[in-house]
Amino acid sequence: MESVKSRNNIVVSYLLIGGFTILVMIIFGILMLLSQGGVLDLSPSMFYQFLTIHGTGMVGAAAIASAGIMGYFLSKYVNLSKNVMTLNLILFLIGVVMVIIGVFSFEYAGSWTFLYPLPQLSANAWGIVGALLYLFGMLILGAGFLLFYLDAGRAIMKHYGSLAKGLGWDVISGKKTDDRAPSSTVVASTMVIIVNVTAITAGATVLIMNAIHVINPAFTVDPLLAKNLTYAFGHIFANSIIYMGVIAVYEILQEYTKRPWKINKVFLIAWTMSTVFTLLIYTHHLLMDSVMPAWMLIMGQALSYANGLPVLVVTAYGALMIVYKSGIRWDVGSGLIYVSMFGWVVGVVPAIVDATIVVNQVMHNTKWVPGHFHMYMALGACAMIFGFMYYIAKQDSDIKTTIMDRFAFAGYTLSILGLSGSLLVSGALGTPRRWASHLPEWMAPAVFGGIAGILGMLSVAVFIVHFVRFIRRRKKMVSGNAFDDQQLA
Ligand code: HEM
Ligand SMILES: [Cu+2]
Repeated sequence: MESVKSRNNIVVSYLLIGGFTILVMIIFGILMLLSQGGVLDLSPSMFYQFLTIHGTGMVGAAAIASAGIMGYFLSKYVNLSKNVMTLNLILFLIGVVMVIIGVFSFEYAGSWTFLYPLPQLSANAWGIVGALLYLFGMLILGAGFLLFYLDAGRAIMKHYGSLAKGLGWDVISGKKTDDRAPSSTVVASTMVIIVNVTAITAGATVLIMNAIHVINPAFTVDPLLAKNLTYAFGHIFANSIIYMGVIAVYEILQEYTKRPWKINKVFLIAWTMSTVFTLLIYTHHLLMDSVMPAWMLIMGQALSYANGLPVLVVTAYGALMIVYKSGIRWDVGSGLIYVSMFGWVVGVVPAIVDATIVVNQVMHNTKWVPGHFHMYMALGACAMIFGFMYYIAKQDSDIKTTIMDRFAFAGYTLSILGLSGSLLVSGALGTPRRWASHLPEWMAPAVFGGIAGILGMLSVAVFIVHFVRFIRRRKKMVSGNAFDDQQLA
């Protein structure tokens, strides 16, 4: 019992730090939009620092918070190391501080994608120190996540025999019956372990190459190889957030509807397909690189259509079925979880459009791209995170939600629809992404997005206030917790 409580303490810290960081990063997003819209006057170097910190901070914060979700539910089934979870959080904080100092004190502004040779080749916009603080900060942060996934992989292998069994391959092959399949949480976690261990390894390699190049520019790397490694990292790592977050969808809907989320072969095959596709399709970031082998780009395009779809379809269908006539009682937590499915589905459509080579050649560097990923990151992944925060608050305390929380729920949904919609409109107008200044005819959607962002910021502030109130009145006891019998190693 004591260990359940201390496990929950770590998870709460993951969510508090992740949620609070998201709130702060929204402010930078709003400032960027207001500046693009001509309302505010940021210097270009300031804009790019904001862009860098916003991209890095959002991906990092959503990743740590959703790792909290994965850690929380996965430890219902296997023994995760509490020390590793703590270590991951400490390395995260160290990495974040280094990144913040690199960006704001040493003006590193090469974007969260640190595309080689940009960290070195800044035309004196920043120096060696800023670049190295950023690169090593990312490396330390990545190391924390790597340890977390390796430990989770170890725990799954110990309990289920292998990662293949974690994905349910023995059920797919018919050696085991459906009812002995691993739970959805174990399947999703196994997928994320496989793709993210790969991603972080690629990322660490290219971060070190970049760092050496910054120290000694005579050391060079094939830029195409570097780009492949960079996107193998960035695409997969950012994508994995939603696959960790979706664990909250499975678990919370089961609990709220008091129905099991039945695992069958279709579900398992879908997750295996998305595992493979997620590893392969980062090549859609290279569709404009004509020197890439044609077969890789064609594969990148074809599989991008299919990437998340198998999991998305089984999950969206499952979510509809489990709720249908279940008499579920809606609250802010389950509402957010349901909205997250909507955000995910809606966000994927423009992404699929963009993954088409002919469209991509026109749209790829426009705001169409942030338009679609804000929909599934902010309304998909982040709504899963906020939904889980309401869920755990309800589980571990007697806190009640107020009318403010319901307003914030509606406000957040509208805000992200407005933000993503305005970015998509900008993209359709041909507005380039990552441009500090806009032509007058591009400004109106940016201002609209900025206003939508302010509504989002206020809503997230309400979510965080609720969570902090929960932490303060948390019950001393965790009795009545369904996971009492589960022990952490
Ligand atoms: C109300 C909330 C938000 C606002 C107002 C906002 C605003 C922005 C803006 C203005 C940009 C730059 C667009 C451009 O290229 O010109 C941007 C980029 C980005 N945002 Fe957000 N954002 C929000 C939420 C989020 C969330 C929740 C995530 C992820 C979890 C996220 C991740 C990113 C990423 C990865 C980039 C790309 C950075 C780059 O191009 O290097 N944002 N956002
Ligand atoms: Cu991608």
